[in-house]
Amino acid sequence: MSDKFYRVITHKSNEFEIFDGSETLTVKARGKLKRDGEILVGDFVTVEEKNGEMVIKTVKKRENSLIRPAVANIDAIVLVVATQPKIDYFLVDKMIINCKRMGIECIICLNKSDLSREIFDELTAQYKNEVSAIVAVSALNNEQSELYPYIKDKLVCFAGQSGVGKSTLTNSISGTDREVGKVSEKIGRGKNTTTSASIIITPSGLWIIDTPGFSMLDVFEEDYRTLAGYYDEYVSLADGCKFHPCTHTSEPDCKVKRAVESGLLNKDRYERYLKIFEEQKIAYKNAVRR
Ligand SMILES: Nc1nc2c(ncn2[C@@H]2O[C@H](COP(=O)(O)OP(=O)(O)OP(=O)(O)O)[C@@H](O)[C@H]2O)c(=O)[nH]1
Ligand SMILES: [Mg+2]
Ligand SMILES: [Zn+2]
Repeated sequence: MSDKFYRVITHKSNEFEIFDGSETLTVKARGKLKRDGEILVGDFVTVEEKNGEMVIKTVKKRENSLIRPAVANIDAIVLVVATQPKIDYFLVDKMIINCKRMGIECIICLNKSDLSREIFDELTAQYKNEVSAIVAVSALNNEQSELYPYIKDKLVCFAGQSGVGKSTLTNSISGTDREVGKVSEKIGRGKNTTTSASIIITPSGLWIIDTPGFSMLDVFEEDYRTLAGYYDEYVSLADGCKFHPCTHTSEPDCKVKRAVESGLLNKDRYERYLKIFEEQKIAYKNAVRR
């Protein structure tokens, strides 16, 4: 008989809530599985009885996973941004890179559009060719219909900086009442109100994940020379570069650099690319040395 699989819905330290389609159980992890990252929200797990309590026995091999937010086996990321707290474009770039590495669809969602839609054009200029969609919503006013076509029939994870309104938005979509924080007037940031990822199954059958905000994303330990492969616009021009492969950094006769100079490609995004490339190079060289 094959073991039955449960989906990890959420966890608090070593207590996991798991769901099999009708039933929810609270179980613990033991031994090696207790280590951070061994069991993620979104994982499929089997259970067994040990000393009179149900514990997680195995974790099914993942289709994909992210470190921040810490989730597994998701179909799409809705990357939530807002004008308040101020958008961090490096974070957006890195999130898109991480999604592409994992084969996860990415949607950019400008929330708080009741306050300002000013950055919508900027988001479009920078990311229109890199993500499935860029939509504007206002969770506060329950205006999020633009998002629905992209979150149907998927496990969708809401991610982004603290205070952008991920909980407000997932509450508004699901009719739940999870805790919402404030954006500090002093530091202009959210306060990490949400502390662990949770799958919410809405009355209409959507599967969405609210996650804790973050302000930093690490680069990954992968050869930095592959970085341009996660920029679709650069990939589409790379054939025209003199060198193959071309990292589009210091090589002569580079089509990408020419496209940046002529204004065909967004300059700010390219300048951040150069910085991420350097960061990636250092991380990679340190990893190789280890
Ligand atoms: N004006 C406006 N404010 C919003 C909107 N959505 C959320 N907010 C406010 O933004 C603040 C932060 O909202 P949260 O939902 O807690 O943000 P979060 O992204 O979940 O933050 P963390 O859990 O810390 O990561 C709250 O004061 C919300 O009321 C919106 O559409 N418009
Ligand atoms: Mg939250
Ligand atoms: Zn090039």
